[in-house]
Amino acid sequence: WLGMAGKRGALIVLEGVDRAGKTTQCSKLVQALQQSGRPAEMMRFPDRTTTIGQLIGAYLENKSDLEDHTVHLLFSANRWEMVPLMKKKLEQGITLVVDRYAFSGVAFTSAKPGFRLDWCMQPDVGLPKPDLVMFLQLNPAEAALRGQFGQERYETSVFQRTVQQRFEQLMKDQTVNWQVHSTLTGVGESSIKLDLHCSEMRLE
Ligand code: 2DT
Ligand code: MG
Repeated sequence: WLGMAGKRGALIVLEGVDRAGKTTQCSKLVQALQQSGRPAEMMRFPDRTTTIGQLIGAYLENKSDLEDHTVHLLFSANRWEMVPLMKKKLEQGITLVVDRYAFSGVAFTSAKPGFRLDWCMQPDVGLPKPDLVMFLQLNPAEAALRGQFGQERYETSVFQRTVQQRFEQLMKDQTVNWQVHSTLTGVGESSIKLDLHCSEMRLE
């Protein structure tokens, strides 16, 4: 998916349940990359700034209700609308550190009753495939220290436990370059020696 002229940037994704500290680790990683002389930028999904993202934002803040399949497709559309920009940046040699991606999409929707993994994965088939997916593992003791959930949809312990199980299923996919990190140690300067080949998300 890239016209390889120079050296492209890497697509690095951070995933995990809520409160795992993904956002903090993303900024640390971007800083570390920049300090080592690699251009890097952070992105996040959902990107609540676009028209589609605003619909998602209102849903997450419980200001609107959306049918479950509909919101799943909006989350996916919110990734697809950013693909041209992502490809452009990667081609320019910028490494993208992304806070959540299609894996959150699948893990969260498939945690709802009546959703199969393969149905959930289908809309994201063809997205740029990450070179690395770091999963931030939040251990229960740490979770307790981090206190109560906020007010957003999905922020309940019961739901998050199911989400964690779905992530564990997704991590069995050997075609994805998963790395598990503990929230206690963070991702560090993380051995980011990556083989960059341009491929797309597919169904297993
Ligand atoms: P943040 O708290 O990181 O803003 O996420 N989610 C996210 C989905 O259900 N599907 C998706 O495709 C994505 C990217 C996870 C807000 C919530 O949105 C959920 C938490
Ligand atoms: Mg959140």
